[in-house]
Amino acid sequence: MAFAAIFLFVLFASPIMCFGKDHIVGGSDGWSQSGDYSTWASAQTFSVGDNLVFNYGGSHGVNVVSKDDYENCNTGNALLTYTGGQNSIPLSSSGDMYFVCPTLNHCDTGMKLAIKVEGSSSPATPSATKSMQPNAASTTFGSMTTMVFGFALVFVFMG
Ligand SMILES: [Cu+2]
Repeated sequence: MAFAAIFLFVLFASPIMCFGKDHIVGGSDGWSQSGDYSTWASAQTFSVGDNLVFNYGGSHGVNVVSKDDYENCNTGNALLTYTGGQNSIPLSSSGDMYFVCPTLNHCDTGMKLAIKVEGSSSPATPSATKSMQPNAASTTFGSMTTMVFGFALVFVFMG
């Protein structure tokens, strides 16, 4: 019975250890023209495996852009485009990321966000922090799950 309890604990605890935090851009005010996103971002710690969540109204959107396009509010070369009012963007690699609203003049009036993603804060494998693979987080989760099942089998046989 004790081993079954340990198995269940590890099984349910592992996703909590592996899954990152959701950062709601702008807090309850969301992604809008009245936000101050440099102040908001400076109060956050972004780690690999976390998610950036944008909530916004219909006239807005989210473009992932280069540093130059962020600084110049150029929305013509978006690396990625998100629409629909709510987006959860996984932070799958460390480094700087830049976001702007593609609607005319919204970036100039403050709808721009720059973040720095730190290496993973969870006890994941070191390769996950260096990897540039977009699916690094899920791969890490996969190997953790395999490890948990491995341990569980050992417990079952020892018990
Ligand atoms: Cu906008």
